[in-house]
Amino acid sequence: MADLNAISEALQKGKANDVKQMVQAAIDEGVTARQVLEEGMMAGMDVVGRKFKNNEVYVPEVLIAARAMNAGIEILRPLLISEKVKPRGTVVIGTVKGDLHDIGKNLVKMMMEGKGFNVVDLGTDVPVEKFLSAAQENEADIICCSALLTTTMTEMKKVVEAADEAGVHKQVKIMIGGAPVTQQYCESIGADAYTPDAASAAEKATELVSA
Ligand code: B1M
Repeated sequence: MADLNAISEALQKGKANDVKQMVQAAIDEGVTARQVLEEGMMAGMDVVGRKFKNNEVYVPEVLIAARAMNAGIEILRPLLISEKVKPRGTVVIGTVKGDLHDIGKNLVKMMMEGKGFNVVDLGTDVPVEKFLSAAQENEADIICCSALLTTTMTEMKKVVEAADEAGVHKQVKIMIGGAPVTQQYCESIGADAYTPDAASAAEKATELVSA
């Protein structure tokens, strides 16, 4: 009998090979890919996200858990596509122009994927126009901008202004974050949400698409 809780626990410990084997075994036993994803892997990543938020685990543990999640997802991906599991929504994410810091952005991406979002990663040093064109091409629900430098966080204001000017801000929410960013800054530029960490970013994104 497939033990989805064991998959969750192996993922939390970052045991990629165990996750792979248990995911395959569960599928072979007839458990659906959706159930393995939601009750096994996403449940495990939720625990990691909560612990990360509470400083009970740190970046290396999160990255190792992410690797284990990716290993499991590789097995499920073709099955999920054939089961037509609808993603929770689509997020376009990037680190703003002039900024090469991507560790936090990658964590946000991973937490969002853990919540079932389809995430389009634009990488680092992303110009304003690229955020907007990618959001339109992918019919994104949310644009996520990350910035780690006080000199680059101003790019976020330009993203909001460009979205307003192009008339797309009604359809696409804009979330911002990164070490120098604050709630006050978020309000001052008219972005839709600021969150201080990756786990709350994924929670907030879920709220925004459910609203
Ligand atoms: Co840079 N760097 N760096 N750096 N670097 C900082 C940010 C700095 C604070 C160091 C310092 O001086 N104390 C400082 C910025 C000062 C400022 O502007 N206030 C700084 C500087 C000055 C620079 C350079 C200018 C240095 C130079 O060349 N003279 C240069 C700039 C390059 C550029 O971007 N153009 C530079 C370069 C680099 C490296 C390339 C060496 C490397 C980046 C490697 C990489 O990312 N691949 C680097 C690093 C590693 C850092 C520090 C040490 C660590 C950043 C990090 O990854 N933290 C950093 C000092 C520090 O923070 N202690 C520093 C871990 C990561 C998990 O946290 O990214 O904050 P963070 O993400 C968090 C939250 O912010 C949030 O979630 C994550 C946690 O859950 N979050 C979001 C992030 N994005 C979000 C988006 C959201 C929501 C939440 O919604 C959309």
